[in-house]
Amino acid sequence: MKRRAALFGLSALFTGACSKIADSRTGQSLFDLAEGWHRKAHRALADREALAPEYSKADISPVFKGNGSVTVESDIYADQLARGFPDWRLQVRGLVKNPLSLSLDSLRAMPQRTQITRHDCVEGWSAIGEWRGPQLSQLLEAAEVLPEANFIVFYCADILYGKRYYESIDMVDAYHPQTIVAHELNGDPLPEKNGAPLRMRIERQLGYKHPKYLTAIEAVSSLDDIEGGKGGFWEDNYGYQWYAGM
Ligand SMILES: Nc1nc2c(c(=O)[nH]1)N[C@H]1C(S)=C(S)[C@@H](COP(=O)(O)O)O[C@H]1N2
Ligand SMILES: [Mo]
Repeated sequence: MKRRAALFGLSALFTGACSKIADSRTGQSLFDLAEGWHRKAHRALADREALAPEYSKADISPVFKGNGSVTVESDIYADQLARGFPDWRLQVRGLVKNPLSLSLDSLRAMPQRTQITRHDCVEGWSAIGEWRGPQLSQLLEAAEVLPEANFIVFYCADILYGKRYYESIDMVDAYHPQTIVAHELNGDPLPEKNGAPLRMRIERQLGYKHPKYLTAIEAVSSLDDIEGGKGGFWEDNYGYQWYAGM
């Protein structure tokens, strides 16, 4: 009983409460049932937390095309792009103790993660690129996300087919080690077509879950009141799945 509990990581509380019924025959099968459930839940979480494959420099695609919006149609954006985005700020807000307003310099000054990953678009193309930036978890820790937060929403500067692009993820993806706020692609500042100056990389999900032209990150308890309520541009307007895990 003790050994099994340790093996499968059952809580002391659960084991204690059940040690008596587990002695009887029916109790034992109940215990096995609960244990099976626990193992499945644990495996599901472990699967969500697994890393996406990473590649070598030799695998990097010669061209990483731009898809969807390839610019932001505004004079302010054009001016910032020409000057290296000196005034661009990334807001971290919502259910946080310390809202943040981060310049590119302050994002570059944080510990960085570099990862060579494959981007898969539902339209049927893929590309391998090297992305660099701080992990989203670092920003969330600095902002001190409150326990009521269940989702992270990403707001973008561009308008696509007349609507503002946005996306959202749950806390498993938000704290995933490969979820980064990228400011570089293949060793250069992020190109205009790929979301300059900042775009998310959420490597366990399909391309449309990686918002470009990022302006704000918001911690929320529910997605119901955000834009169309389905958690993203494609989800709200074209029926795409909110969870696009690979
Ligand atoms: N802000 C914004 N983010 C976006 C999009 C967009 O149009 N606007 N397109 C999405 C889609 S469908 C894909 S496949 C990728 C494309 O990234 P890329 O332009 O770097 O290839 O960005 C995603 N993020
Ligand atoms: Mo896409």
